[in-house]
Amino acid sequence: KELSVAIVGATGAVGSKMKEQLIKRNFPIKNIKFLASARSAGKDIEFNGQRYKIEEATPEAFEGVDVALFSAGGSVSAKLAPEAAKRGAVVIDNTSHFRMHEEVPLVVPEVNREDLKKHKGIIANPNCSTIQMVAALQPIREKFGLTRVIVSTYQAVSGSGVSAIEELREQSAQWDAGKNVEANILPAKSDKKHYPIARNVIPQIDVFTDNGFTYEEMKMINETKKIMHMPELPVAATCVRVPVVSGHSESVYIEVEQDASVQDIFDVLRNAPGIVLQDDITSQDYPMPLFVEGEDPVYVGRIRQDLANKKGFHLWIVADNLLKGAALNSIQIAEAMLEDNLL
Ligand code: A2P
Ligand code: 11C
Repeated sequence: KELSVAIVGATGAVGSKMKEQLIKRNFPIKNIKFLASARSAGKDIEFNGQRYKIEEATPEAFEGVDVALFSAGGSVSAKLAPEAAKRGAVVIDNTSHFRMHEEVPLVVPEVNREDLKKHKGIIANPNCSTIQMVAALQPIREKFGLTRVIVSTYQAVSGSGVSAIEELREQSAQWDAGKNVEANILPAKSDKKHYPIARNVIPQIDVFTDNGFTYEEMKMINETKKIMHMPELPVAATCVRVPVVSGHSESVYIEVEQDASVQDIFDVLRNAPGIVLQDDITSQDYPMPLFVEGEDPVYVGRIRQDLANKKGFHLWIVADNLLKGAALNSIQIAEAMLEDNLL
């Protein structure tokens, strides 16, 4: 079966990776259209060696589309995802807009593929930092149970889009040239203050919520509970932006229910789908974002048993935020739906 596909936000950081993933994974495409803002409409875009014209994302653009991959920001999804669904397309939405809606499945196929069956036209792709964490924790939870998660993240600027990648490059050049360093985007474009990310670390991703946590932190907390079907799981998150282009890293502390050893956790992760265990301190082997850029799996290393709690474990989890964290997971959702006759 071949499908009519649309990418909304085709010129963006995630949209570009969606194009690459469709080709790399040989997704069965009957025809494809590339949608973006009116600013880009009429410009050329390349796909699989051919030139296409970018079209403006409008409700009518979704006529005849089977699957629409959205990554153009929450307000675009809010407006156009229901229009696409109304016209018969299955929407796979990479923004946060619909994720916590009760009737919208929030899916990492390795964790909760079954939830896809309940879809009503819109499926949400989780936040990048959530996806890589739950992908690594689910196999541990299946074997040993899970009673607590505390995570600190080290997130790349590409999570904030093409303009943040450019800003990191410009700021690095400004530093090197001894010029004033300008900051206009991070930590959150809509917030009052902006700080340089070059030669810095910013303990704020997205804006603050009323409880003192940022939205990014609350996304990790709420999405983890929803995807894992564990509404009572205690989860705490501190999300931090670092001057890395691509690849989110996470220091994760978990507590499990059953007795387990580091060797047991190694064994579980070695056989887990989509996970690469990279943990050999004798040869200083552990995951780093520089080396996972462009790679599909979620890498896990530095696994240690807590020194005060034998049911506590520390893990270091790294993945390409634009791939498993966004474009790849979206395409894997579409592939799972095809296999399960949901598309
Ligand atoms: P455009 O290039 O025309 O602005 P990123 O996350 O890397 O910043 O990319 C955002 C993506 O969302 C881009 O493809 C951008 O297209 C697209 N986009 C932004 N605003 C709109 C809009 N109002 N309608 C459709 N697409 C939009
Ligand atoms: C970041 N995680 O790294 C964010 C980007 O909810 O999809 C993704 C925001 C989202 O900035």
